[in-house]
Amino acid sequence: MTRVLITGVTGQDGGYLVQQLLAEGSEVHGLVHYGDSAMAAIAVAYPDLHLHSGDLADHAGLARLVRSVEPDELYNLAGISSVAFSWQEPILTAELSGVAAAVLMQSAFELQERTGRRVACVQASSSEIFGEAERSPQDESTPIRPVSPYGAAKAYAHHMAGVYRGKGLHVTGCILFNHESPRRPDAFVTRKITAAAARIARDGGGTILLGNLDAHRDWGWAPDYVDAMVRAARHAVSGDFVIATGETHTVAEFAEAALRHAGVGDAWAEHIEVDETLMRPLDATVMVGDASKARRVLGWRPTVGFAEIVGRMVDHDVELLRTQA
Ligand code: GDR
Repeated sequence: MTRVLITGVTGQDGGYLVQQLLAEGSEVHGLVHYGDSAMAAIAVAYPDLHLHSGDLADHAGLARLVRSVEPDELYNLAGISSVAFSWQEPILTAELSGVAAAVLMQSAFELQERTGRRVACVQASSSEIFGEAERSPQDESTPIRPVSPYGAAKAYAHHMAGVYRGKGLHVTGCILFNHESPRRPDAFVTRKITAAAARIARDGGGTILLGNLDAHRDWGWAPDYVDAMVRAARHAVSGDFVIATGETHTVAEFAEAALRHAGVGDAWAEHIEVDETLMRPLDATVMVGDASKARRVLGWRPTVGFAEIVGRMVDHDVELLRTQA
């Protein structure tokens, strides 16, 4: 039986990954931050999941956890995931999204040395490492040039994945472009929009306050991205893989699609307002990924398109309002 350790199990991707791996019969262990209020819910949702409380800043604790679980596969999904928040807490972001990844890789390397068994690691890397990319679409050879504290922390972890790969650890850097689902918290623009669109449709009025409407993002379906990480962990050869749809849309286009799907019609633009305080000091203009390598090597491809993602998220939020009423 494959034994798996996942950090960040209470997040969007963590939940989908736990679901996929338990369904296939793996023994799944998850690290949860001390006091995380989502822990009780995940324990109920997945009774077979082995939960471990800890802190990414506790390096000795992380090393102990890896030593005691002895995973065959280690997925590092934990850390600060909000680019916007990383501007407020740049040092904490470096610690939790950067240094902790290196601690986990070092622990996995020591485990592999001690047991002689392969420990396959997946580092959830991010398109934010490319920052204001000099070319589009971005692929594995695009220069790493982050423009946010989050991107810089992820870039460090991404480089360390390459370093440990060089030392003989099977580490994959999955360079994940934006990936969404109804489980996205509303700190992210897609869920913020779909939750607001559902309210506007119900109330017959209201506005969505947004920052950069012209940012182009490559939005995919989160379970597809989780599946890519599993394929990468199990592939014979480790490396970097861009995981993306290859299609890019602006924030304004997402809002239009969501409001139209909710039934607001041609008046959609009246419900959007720009709030300058939501603008980031620096924000990548165009993100769009070329996942040809993942298609060729991992046999991976996205299964859900832009309109369908928007539709599923809006439908979920409309239903949520109905059941809460
Ligand atoms: P991102 O996702 O920063 O790309 O990181 P987010 O949804 O936060 O922002 C996407 C784009 O929308 C613009 N934007 C707003 N963003 C938010 N959150 N709120 C707003 O009101 C708003 N208005 C406009 C942003 O400026 C940005 O351009 C996500 C995270 O999941 C990361 O963890 C992951 O690594 C990357 O995607 C790939």
